[in-house]
Amino acid sequence: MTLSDTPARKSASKSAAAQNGRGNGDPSQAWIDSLENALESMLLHQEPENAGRFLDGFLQRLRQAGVQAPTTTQTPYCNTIPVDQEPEYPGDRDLERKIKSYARWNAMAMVVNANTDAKGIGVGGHISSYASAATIYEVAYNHFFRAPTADFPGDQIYFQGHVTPGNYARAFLEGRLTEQHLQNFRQELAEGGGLSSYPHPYLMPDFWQFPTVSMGLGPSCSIFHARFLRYLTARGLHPTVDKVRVYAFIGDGESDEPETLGTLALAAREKLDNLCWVVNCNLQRLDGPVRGNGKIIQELEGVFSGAGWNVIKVVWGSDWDELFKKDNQGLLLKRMEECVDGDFQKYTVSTGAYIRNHFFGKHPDLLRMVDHLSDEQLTKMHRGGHDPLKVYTAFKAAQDTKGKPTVILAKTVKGYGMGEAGEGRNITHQQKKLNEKELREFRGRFGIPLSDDVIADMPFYRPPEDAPEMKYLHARRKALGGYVPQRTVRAPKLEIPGLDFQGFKQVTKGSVSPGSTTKGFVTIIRNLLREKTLGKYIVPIIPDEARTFGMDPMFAEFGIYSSKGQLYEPVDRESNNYYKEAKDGQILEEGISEAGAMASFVAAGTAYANHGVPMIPFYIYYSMFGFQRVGDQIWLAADSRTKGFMLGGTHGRTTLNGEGLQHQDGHSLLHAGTVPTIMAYDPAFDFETAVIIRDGLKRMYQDGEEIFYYLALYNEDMSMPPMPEGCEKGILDGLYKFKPGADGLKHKAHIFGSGSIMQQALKAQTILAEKYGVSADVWSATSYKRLRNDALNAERWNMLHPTEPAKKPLVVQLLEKETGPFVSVSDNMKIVADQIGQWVPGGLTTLGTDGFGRSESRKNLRRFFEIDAECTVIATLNALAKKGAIDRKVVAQAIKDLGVNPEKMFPFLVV
Ligand SMILES: Cc1ncc(C[n+]2csc(CCOP(=O)(O)OP(=O)(O)O)c2C)c(N)n1
Ligand SMILES: [Mg+2]
Repeated sequence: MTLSDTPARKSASKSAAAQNGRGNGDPSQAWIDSLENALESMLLHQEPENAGRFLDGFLQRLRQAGVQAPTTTQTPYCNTIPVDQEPEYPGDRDLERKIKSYARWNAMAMVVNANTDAKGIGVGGHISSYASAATIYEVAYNHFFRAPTADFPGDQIYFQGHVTPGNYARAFLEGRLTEQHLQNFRQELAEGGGLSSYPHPYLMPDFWQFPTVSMGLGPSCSIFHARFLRYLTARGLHPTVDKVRVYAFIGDGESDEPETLGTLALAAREKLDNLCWVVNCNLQRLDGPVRGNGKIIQELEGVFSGAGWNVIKVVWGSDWDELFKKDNQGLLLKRMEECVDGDFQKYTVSTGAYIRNHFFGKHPDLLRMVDHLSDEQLTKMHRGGHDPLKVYTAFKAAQDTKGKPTVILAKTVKGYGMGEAGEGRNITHQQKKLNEKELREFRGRFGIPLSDDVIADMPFYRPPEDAPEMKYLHARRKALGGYVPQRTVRAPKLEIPGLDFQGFKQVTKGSVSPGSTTKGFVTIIRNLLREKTLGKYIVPIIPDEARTFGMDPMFAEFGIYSSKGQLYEPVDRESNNYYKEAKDGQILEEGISEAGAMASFVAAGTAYANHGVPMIPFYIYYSMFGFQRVGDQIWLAADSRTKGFMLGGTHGRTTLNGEGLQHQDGHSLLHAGTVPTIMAYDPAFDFETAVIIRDGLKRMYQDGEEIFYYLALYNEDMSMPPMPEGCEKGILDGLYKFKPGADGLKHKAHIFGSGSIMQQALKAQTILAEKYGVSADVWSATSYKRLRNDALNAERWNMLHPTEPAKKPLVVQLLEKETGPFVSVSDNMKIVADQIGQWVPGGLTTLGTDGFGRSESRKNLRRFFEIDAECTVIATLNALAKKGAIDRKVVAQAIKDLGVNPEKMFPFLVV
């Protein structure tokens, strides 16, 4: 059979011809006929590619002649792969149907169970999404998903977040989860352990790999992950990762998230044929239809085709094949094209008589076409996503596609099998309860061998191990390498060099010539990249800011990864620092895409588990476009147990001068405090950065801790002091005395400085000593988050062990013997330092940068926010006056002498 014989194709061509006015005495009829003849003959000679080329060339010539030739990114509303190109189904359909039915039942029972009134906990869950996707998943579980083995990392599968009941039900059938686990779905604190609501590697580290429930993030992560596999291969870091396929399962409603479709072009540009997305087009999201007045499948086809993806539509099940074959006039296809998704949803909940009347009844020939089908049969005509053969065909074609990523757009019914309890209903997404009658119907429809008298208890069902379907299930998984999902940490531990490593020493010895902490960091990373064992694992990631951070010399030395190499001669080829792109380049230069860079960070930072390679990402970016822009991805990174370093360059609301409100960051360290597995640091000197990075490398890659780091980096030049003796522990703990005040002065005080503002603290120390007889010790506060966590931990222990000797928070141990007052000053919002206020003896006076930034000079900004040396002096004197150590008049005089206007504007405008 040629392509032209395919029923849908024939219908399409006929309907197009009908629309073109063919056969109506049109004068251009002869031309049309001759073109049709040419096409027919190419198709007859089995040369469909020639037909495509012919048409392309034809359209091209029309355009050159100035004719507005159509650009088509959409095809008719039918299956992309014609019936005659469908492969034989390789599995046992009966056994697979049984397995799928049990999975359906157990998934449903799990959710209903968790929400029975008897349990009284109402913890939620979703039935209808998995119900719509069961066939798609089961086909993949039986035939496509390859598990990790000793020398292969396995396919990387991004399961749709809220179909977990289906995955758990499968794992239960496979014997990987117990009945107790299922009973404890969404009750993770229950005895015997429970199952997390959604895929969370943090909560189920042996099971889940990818958190996907924050919609849109899974899809974009999958693209960058697929590209990262290419990177690993190109750099020779993994022998089999080129065979890995990445699957991402996405909801059609989820496609509205900008992150879902935002990076499609990259996947096509990079020719990621290792990537396959499946959009479950059940036409509904949470509240109602995704595109009631349109067609989500057609819309998505246009978007994906336009972006260069291979699109496979799975719209209709096999029972429609026969009707399409009969559809000589293209009426059926025409009718399908004119119906909107709202209509199709309506047909799902309607009787056969209604479907006959409204859908087929539009044309007498269409009605005749279904004369032989009963009303009941009409209601059972399947959509493509519920037909194992159609689904298998699509997965297989995706697997065989070369040079492009594939998206499968599978049409399904939301709540499939739930009947009146929710099938196709607008309420279905949140349906968590089924009454006894509905349960019986569900059981009957899917043939679950449970009797009437037990049905109300909703038992889970697993056939005996020797049942043919169980043997089949295990055999299929064995053939595919084992069970999925599974997460295993396989990366070798790395030996991390000590601080005596020359690459660290270069900065710990200090420097007289001025430089910023950003520059210091660049020195460290270059030295690490050159280190013989560690270097190759480092992945520098930059979203188009390398020049801002002085990293451009790294381009030529380490190369920018490009799958194409460099096809042009770069304009700066003569320079030592030229823009070098290379197939084995080490730098991931992501362009202006913080979301993409973050996705790469996660792909690299989880490679220790997902691919057994201890990749070490260093992601440096414009600090303001981090936490507040891609905050949810950072949360995802934590959930994924990502390792690595995030470096917020251009940190500080006053240190980054001239830029203003959108750029000046005084709150990333506050955000960082909200992410449990982030170690957040605000180093003032290069030696501190070196100590933190060295310790981070050791903790993550030698000791195996699954944490990651955030470091604030500044761009203010200063001379860097050498590392003082014995400060290493203090740097890591979050606070240490950097420079004690002069002896023999009348008053005592302490100033905590962080980051660049340490320079102001040191200047204040001098003024206080010289003008006011105050000896102020200057401390470097490197991590308020760490100090706070330590204190909270101690306090909690004390609360629960009231009769035992109390633990002392570190900050108390450090400060209790000192004579206050204590003042902190930083380029962050005051609340960052206030985190430890309650444990500072006598309280903490905090100076910080609350409010919007301004474009101005550093000097003026620091006065504006009251964090300069003069304001620090005033705050210290004021704190001493409050203690009664000095007269308040001294403070008033100091305000005058230091030139601070007491009536100046309060930077935080809104009270
Ligand atoms: C970013 C984000 N916003 C909202 C939600 C809440 N939510 C969970 S499922 C859902 C509807 C999903 O619809 P669709 O993507 O079509 O998936 P389906 O369940 O139909 O397969 C919503 C709004 C979420 N998980 N993530
Ligand atoms: Mg949907």
